[in-house]
Amino acid sequence: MNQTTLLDLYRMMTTIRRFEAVACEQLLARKIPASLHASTGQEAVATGVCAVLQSSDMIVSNHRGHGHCLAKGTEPRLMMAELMGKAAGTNSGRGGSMHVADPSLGILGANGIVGAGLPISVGAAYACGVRGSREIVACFYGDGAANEGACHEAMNIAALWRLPLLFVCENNGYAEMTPQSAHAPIQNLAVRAAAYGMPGETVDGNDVLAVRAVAEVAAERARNGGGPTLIECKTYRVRGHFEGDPQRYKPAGEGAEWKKRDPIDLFRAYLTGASGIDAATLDEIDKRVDSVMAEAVAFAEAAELPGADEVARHVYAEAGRNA
Ligand SMILES: Cc1ncc(C[n+]2csc(CCOP(=O)(O)OP(=O)(O)O)c2C)c(N)n1
Ligand SMILES: [Mg+2]
Repeated sequence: MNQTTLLDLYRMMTTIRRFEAVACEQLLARKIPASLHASTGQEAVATGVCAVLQSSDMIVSNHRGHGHCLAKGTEPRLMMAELMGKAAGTNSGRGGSMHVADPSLGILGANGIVGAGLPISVGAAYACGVRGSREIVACFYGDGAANEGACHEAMNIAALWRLPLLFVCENNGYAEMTPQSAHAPIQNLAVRAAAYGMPGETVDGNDVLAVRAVAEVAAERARNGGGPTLIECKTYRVRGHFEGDPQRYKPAGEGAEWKKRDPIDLFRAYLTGASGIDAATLDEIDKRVDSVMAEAVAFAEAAELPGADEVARHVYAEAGRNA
């Protein structure tokens, strides 16, 4: 893999980490009028999967979706404005953190309803076939969502119709406060793929190159009519379920163990070791990303709230538009 690609992966993981760190600060400062679910520690999943997607491919996200959207091309300043409820945001300030969408980038939407994205991804993948296009869809969902009925219905029909889909199960070990051991009787959720007759892979979700490699094979298969793949990325939710969650349910020492496997630290070590990239080059990227985030906050803070006269817009169809 060439250096530019490697550095792009590093830049994206750092962008996601810093975006969420800054968003958490803004939440504490009461600049963001809602709850936040950070994906800290899971950056390699969004980055590795979206790295193999084309711009016309689509993603469907969930309530922990900032990383997915950034990796598919959302500009940090537009998403920060959205989080602050500003008119300049990706969704005119109407969506907020859990409902970021930008169809022009193939981002069909984050979703606050656990498991609801899976059937949407099936519809989008079915539409690719109807249009006769070679686009594919990646659907990000959690280990908790994996137990929703909608997940099984979606996988069954996607496999039956050989739809161009990547089911990306971001297994971060928890569904809210419930550890995986208390919500699933198996360790590797990817084994469920066999029940639908599609390939299933469990991959180290903290290793961006491993995620990218598995996603690349699955994307190729999907694009060539081979149908969907279930990719389970084993990772860890470093922060609480939501910002402010005291996390008393996590065993002592668990976070420290995972800290040793931080996806950005691991990749940095790989880049400066095996790949012979200068630490100074990576520090420069870090600095640039920090300034992008500072600009994003300044942009979002200066942006206007939607006007009161706009309150009914996007709620009802506009007269004449659908006539
Ligand atoms: C249908 C539905 N049930 C319950 C909830 C409440 N809820 C929000 S997030 C969540 C846990 C989801 O866990 P997982 O799918 O593993 O995603 P993670 O939060 O770990 O990223 C639950 C139960 C919801 N939003 N929607
Ligand atoms: Mg989870």
